Amino acid sequence: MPSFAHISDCHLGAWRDKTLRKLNLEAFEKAMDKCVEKNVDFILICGDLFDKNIPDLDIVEQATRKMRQVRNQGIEIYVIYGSHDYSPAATSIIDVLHSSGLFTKIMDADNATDKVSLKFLHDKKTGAKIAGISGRRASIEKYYYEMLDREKLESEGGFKIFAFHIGVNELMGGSMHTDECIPVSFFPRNFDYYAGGHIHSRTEKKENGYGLFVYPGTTFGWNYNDLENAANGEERGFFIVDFDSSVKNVEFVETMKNSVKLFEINADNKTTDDVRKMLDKICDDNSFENCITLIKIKGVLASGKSSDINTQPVRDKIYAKGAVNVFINRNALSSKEFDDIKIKADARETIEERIFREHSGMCAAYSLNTLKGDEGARSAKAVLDAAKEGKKENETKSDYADRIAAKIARILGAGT
Ligand SMILES: [Mn+2]
Repeated sequence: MPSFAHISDCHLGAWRDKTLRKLNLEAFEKAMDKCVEKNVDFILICGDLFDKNIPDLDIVEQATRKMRQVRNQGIEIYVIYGSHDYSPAATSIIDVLHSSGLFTKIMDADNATDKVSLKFLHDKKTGAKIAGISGRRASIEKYYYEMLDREKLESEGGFKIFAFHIGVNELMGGSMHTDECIPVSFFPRNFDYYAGGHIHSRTEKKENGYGLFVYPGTTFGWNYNDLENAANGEERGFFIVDFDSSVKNVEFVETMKNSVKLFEINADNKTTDDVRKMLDKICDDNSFENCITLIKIKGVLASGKSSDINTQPVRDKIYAKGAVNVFINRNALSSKEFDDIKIKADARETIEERIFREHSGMCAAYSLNTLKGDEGARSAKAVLDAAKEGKKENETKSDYADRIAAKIARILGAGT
């Protein structure tokens, strides 16, 4: 029976930490190996294959080599952009690899001025028909769905897959801002399988009048929250789908080789010395062999400040006990002596986003719409991310400055 693999959100190139970066790549490589082992007919990657539109070349090289092996086994790879590896004005590595013939990008439309009319891609080997809409920025992408010529897609016969990279209200259970999601009714009916990306948690749901909606979730994770969710039992992997004229079987395949352990320390009314002792106890009482170790320290210290807690000795000890990585998160830790920070959250991204949302009102008087409201908060976050981008090797200082300035201008819709 024919089968395909549905993968998403590999975020290759994510993580500044070298070990996590490598483990992330290894999870992807494991997914590719499993596809060969299970002899799937094709692979569908639903966005955020890479973490950026232009990732570091060492990651591109390693991922390319692995995908080449898969292709040499006669397995086709189809891809859509995700919100991370798409750029509105610059070429993406997805375009480069598509042009090289390594994989095939599923085309949608260049813009959504009138009606968006999608063409089916026919997989020659299995006869499956694939259409889809790439991930962009949620506010833009929504418009593509609103303009979508659904009737044409619905009347097509055969086994049909719809690939997408956006949150769907009915599947989210309120866990996301609704302005970043679309309702199920935006999708064309009569597809057998709706292959999703963007949501990092595994989710499957059958919707009335539609086939099965599936998010495989991330193959590893791209930030602390993803790892914490893995520690709390979320599986990391992808789906293999058996089909003939309809979906026959859906199997989840795990990709993460290390376990993730999470320890929480409540530092409310504790001294920095108490916290140090609690850290030591965690270290002494547990085994860490081959583990990604997360320690989350939160609460309000009775005295001292969070930076007084030297975590290096406990890190060293946990590594000595065989951990592959130790991640100590004190973003939600504050002190009575320094309690002027209003926002408490776990992940850096969440903190940044909330600060921008809180302050977006300050831009109400400006003429650029990209500065106002939620759109303004999103722009500010994108500008911050652009500003954090490093200088490439062999790039001159002035080329670097020009490149970042041009990128920021594009994000804000000001100039070229
Ligand atoms: Mn993603």
